[in-house]
Amino acid sequence: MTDRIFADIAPIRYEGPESENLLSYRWYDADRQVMGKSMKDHLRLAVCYWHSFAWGGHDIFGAGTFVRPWQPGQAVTQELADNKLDNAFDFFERLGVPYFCFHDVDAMATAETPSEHQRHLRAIEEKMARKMEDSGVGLLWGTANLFSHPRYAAGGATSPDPEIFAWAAFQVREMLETTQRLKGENYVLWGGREGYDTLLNTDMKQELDQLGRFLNMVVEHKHKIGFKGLILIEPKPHEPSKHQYDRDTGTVYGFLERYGLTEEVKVNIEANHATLAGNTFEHEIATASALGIFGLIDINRGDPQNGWDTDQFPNSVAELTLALIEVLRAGGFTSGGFNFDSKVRRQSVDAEDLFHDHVGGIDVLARALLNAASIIEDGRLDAFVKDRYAGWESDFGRAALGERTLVELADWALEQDNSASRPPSGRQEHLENLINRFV
Ligand code: XUL
Ligand code: CO
Repeated sequence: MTDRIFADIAPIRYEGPESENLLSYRWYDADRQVMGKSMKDHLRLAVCYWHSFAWGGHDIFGAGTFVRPWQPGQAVTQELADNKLDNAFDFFERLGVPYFCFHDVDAMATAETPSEHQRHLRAIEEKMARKMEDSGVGLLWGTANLFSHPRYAAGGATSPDPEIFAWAAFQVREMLETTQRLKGENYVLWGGREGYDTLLNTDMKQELDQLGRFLNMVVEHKHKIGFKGLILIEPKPHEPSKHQYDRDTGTVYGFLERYGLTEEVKVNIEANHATLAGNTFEHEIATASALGIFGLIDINRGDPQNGWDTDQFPNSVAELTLALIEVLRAGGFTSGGFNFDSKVRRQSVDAEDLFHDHVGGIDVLARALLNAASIIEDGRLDAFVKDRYAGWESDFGRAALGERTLVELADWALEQDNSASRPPSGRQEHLENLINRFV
């Protein structure tokens, strides 16, 4: 019999803003309509298996701190994998989220060889399928872990060793097919080791070509098996590698263009990865939207004083409101959603702590969605922007972007000989104050 650690925790319910119960939703009301869509359908919330169930609370200075019946952080037997699965679904159901995400190795028993890997993954997939059926919890995305095992120390797709490239192909083939059988809605590739530590030992052109070919093979296989979900890259500038080839959304777009993949691959934007790259979270969403590659979001924050990926739960409504404005401006998700790629601090050792973090993060997100929707519905912000660019709608503006040549525009400017041209006020402070009225 599985030891169920969440048995005493009541399902989390919406109780409204006045509720004093810290294990209730004050803002996340799944069926509430916001701009013609339910909150549930706007946010498409997912819990990540790895941080909440596979990580044992260890860090580079210390051992795991979480005492769980499935013994996270240790070699996984089938029995432990089953225990973890039972507890994970107890958690998803009590939290009331529609989705989860996982890497192959998060859920399966430890494997040493490809045949063992295939057997263990299929074994957990079968049990997971039954859990999903019984609970109604779906898979937002699947992914293969191509960074933890020592074989991937020099990368998976970008390894200098073609045999390791083949191992990576094996793991991705297996997990893409598992994701499809589980009716997963998307497939993500995060390339923590697809980069380098020093150029002294690295042939960058060779590695980029390998990565381009690998991704094309994944897309070819997706079409071959008829997987309908999106394929996504998750940009991150560094950590664990010193430099990662998918450093931010703009860089990924250039890579996709180079290897003919702009119509096939989108991005999974992680808030903390955006800030590590020196961008704001909302900058990354707006860039992806402008370039037509917006797909998914990992909604975890960093710490302003730490230069690494702390994977904390979001807790600033003001910050997230700006991000949610960009999500709504982008038209929202298709098959994407918000995945909590976040973990509790290693001193938060109780089972209950896993609820406090997710409940808080979900409520902050829900409130940010309500704020952003009010701002969009109010209309003043977007009207200001529209007006700012209104000149491009005039005959002159249209011709300038259309049939006019550089010489014609230059001659026109010379003929006007006008020194008074200035843009109107950008009104930044006025707009910031406007936003704050909704936060
Ligand atoms: C690492 C990270 C990963 C990906 C999935 O920083 O975000 O957990 O989301 O591999
Ligand atoms: Co992530």
